[in-house]
Amino acid sequence: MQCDFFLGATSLILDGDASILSLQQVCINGEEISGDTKMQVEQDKLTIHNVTEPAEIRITTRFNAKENTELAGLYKSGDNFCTQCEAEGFRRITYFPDRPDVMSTYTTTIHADREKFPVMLSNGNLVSKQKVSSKDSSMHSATWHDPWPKPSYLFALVAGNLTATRDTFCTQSGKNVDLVIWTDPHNAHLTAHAMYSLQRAMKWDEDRFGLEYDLDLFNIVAVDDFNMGAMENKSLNVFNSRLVLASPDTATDLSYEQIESVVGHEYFHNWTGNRITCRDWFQLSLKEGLTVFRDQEFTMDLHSRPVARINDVRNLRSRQFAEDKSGMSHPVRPISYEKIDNFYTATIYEKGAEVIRMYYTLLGKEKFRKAIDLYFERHDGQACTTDDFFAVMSEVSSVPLDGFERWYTQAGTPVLKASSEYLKDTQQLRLSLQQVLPTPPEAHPVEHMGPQFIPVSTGLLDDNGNDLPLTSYSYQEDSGQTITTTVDQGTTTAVLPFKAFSGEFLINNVPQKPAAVSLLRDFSAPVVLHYNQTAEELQHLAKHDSNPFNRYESTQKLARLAISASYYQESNHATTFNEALATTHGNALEREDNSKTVTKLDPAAVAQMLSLPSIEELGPLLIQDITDSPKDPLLDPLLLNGVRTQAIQTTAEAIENDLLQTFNATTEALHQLEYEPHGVQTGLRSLKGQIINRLVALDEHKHANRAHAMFETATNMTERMMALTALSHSTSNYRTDALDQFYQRWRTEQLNVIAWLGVQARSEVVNNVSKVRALLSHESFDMRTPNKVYALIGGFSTSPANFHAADGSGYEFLADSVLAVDQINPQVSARLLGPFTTANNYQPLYRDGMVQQLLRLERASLSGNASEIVGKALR
Ligand code: B3K
Ligand code: ZN
Repeated sequence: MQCDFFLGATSLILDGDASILSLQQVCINGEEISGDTKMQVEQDKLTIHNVTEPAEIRITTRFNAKENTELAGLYKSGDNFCTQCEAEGFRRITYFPDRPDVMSTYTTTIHADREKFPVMLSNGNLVSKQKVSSKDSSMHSATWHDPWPKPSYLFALVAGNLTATRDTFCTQSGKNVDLVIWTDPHNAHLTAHAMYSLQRAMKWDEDRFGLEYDLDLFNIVAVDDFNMGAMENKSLNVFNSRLVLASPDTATDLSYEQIESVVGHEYFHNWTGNRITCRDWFQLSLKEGLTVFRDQEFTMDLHSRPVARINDVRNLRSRQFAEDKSGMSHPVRPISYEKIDNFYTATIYEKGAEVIRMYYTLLGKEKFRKAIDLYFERHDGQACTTDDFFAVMSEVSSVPLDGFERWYTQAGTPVLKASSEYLKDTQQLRLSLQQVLPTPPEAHPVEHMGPQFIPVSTGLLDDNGNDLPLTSYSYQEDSGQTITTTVDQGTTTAVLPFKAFSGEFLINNVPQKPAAVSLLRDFSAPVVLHYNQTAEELQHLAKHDSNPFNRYESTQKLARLAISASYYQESNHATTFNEALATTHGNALEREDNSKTVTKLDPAAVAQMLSLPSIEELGPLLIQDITDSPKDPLLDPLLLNGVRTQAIQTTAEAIENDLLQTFNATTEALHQLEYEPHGVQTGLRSLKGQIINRLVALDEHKHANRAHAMFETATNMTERMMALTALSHSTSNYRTDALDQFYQRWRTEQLNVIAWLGVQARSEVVNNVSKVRALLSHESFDMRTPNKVYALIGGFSTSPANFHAADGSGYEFLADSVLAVDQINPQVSARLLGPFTTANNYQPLYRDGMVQQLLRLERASLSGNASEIVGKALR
């Protein structure tokens, strides 16, 4: 390996992990050096003294890749070798300044056995490949050169017996790029969707951002053993095989969607991450937030924008909002960490993407593009900071962005309190806003908390459900001066720039009292909105809002109100909101008279409207101010889960016939169509899945047979898994039969086996912990394969009834599992610990149960990754 970097000091300090590396030799300008006066090897570094520039330093290390079960550095997946260097894996290969701001060009030569490793890949272009010249040698070698300077975390190497699927892409300037997807030979037939996704991503980045690929070759390698989803190594992306391989029998619609989005995400990193990288790991969101935003936009441009937005917000609320309420709460730009691998979080990724989306909302599409162009013009080839990005956005924005930078430094989800009043005399709507910010976490202190810039997209609806046209709004500044802003003619949504702790906007020329105010359209800021609305207003919005996101959101709010009211035993409110929710769900299922379509609205959107917020989503969003009576803020997860299930049942009962009718209509419509993982049929399937779940939850004796029939007649993995999921929560014999059938039929397909483990782990059947424990010794389970660990152990923790079992058995299971996994793979065990980090949000029974296990873990000698999370959970 040849790396060019600047030596700024006479003592050269190189990162290296002595727990895996054995240093063999160090040569400077061809001369071997040794002895304490020349160099020192410590646990995490190698110091070479008296290095004068320029110098050629040659370092030889040995390590056993086969025993590298951490899957960081160079390791074996099956019979193949591959690497994972982000964030600090390169130091497990050799001694090096392993930090993102040291950018070098790499030439890599790989020597290996010809038979076992016919394919040898690295970054950039293949310079030469040859047999080793001696007659009886079975070795060969390949040399690769990457002309683009890059940090070590983007280095990659792969060697093995892999089969190539090849295609090409012609760039906007007419250059032909070879595209290759490498898989185990028996999986080569499963790559078509990933290849098509890559081509679409390349085209989209040119169309939307003018960004063209900068080499003649782009490789993707699919491996079964991988800690996360995928990795954007320059021109040699390495992917978890579940995000590459797909056929209708092995992948659900959701997997197809994820493959497209992750292939896009890794490809988009070529510019946002690789060409412009991070100065240090505190800036991680510079590349991740921006690239998530880009992959979200990619999905939105290719498919339904509102459906994608709803999915993204659900994901944000269930993962990131929950993280903000946990011991792991941190700002988008953290100020400290123990293990950077623990900081690939929903806050860095998803909240980071929301921050980019707020720039986008405030600047508008054209100016945002102008600012991105400027970002590349100014910073291409550099290692940058989020401040650099902010500076570019501020320069182009016509709205002053003061206060916006606090989104990077202040942790936690702001609460936006809103109230409105119609002023008949002046024909104005007064909107009073207040933002409440959480106390900063101990690990990320803030000297002076200031208000964050919250863009509040607002619209007004009349009695018929039409948008009222908007003309201007006024705002009284702290100085007392009133500023009036005119909005573009014909606009029905105004983006109100709220930058203070409290303030009032007056929306002018409103001729009548609006029937409802539609706030935070498209979820224009990642905040929790507190705004009192009646069931009638919410129903009006759910039916008529021109903003599809807020139609969905109003239904969700009805559900949150219904669940909160039952949880806090406010039965009158519970009845009102449950009834309103059932009516809204019934309305969503309406079909056009004499029409062949199953529902009037997009079936995918209907499925989203019918779905109730998950427990993870509900936690931070429980509405405590239905009445003024004081409420215990500590959660009882079992009660909440029970109340949620009840809401599912009550509303399903009220519209059982509509559900059945739509279920049959979707079945009939799908029967006419050949499976494709896109278009209206995916919406039909998600609606069908939503309904079968509701029906089985309502009455398993009556409906489990329907789910079983759906399972048996399914012609694709999506419907098969939907039916299996619905059955997995029931105690009927249909459940065991379907699970057995599934395993017998699909035991040789790894992705199906993983799905099978996951569906059993997530089951809500009481005492499921013993079943899950038994699965740990099942022939299909392997503690060394992250996908299986996440499916079985991670899946179990998402079952509220079992994870939070009152006897503590769920917590004990998680702690036992963490102890076992931690010996093998600390990055994975640290991730499994996530559910314990919210311990302090729960009532004593649950919190103490978790703390008991956390203390047990604290006493064990855990890896650095796992102890950081345990420590933060206990804080
Ligand atoms: N950048 C990688 C994540 C690396 C995680 C290291 N623990 C994948 C991605 O975000 O695209
Ligand atoms: Zn990424």
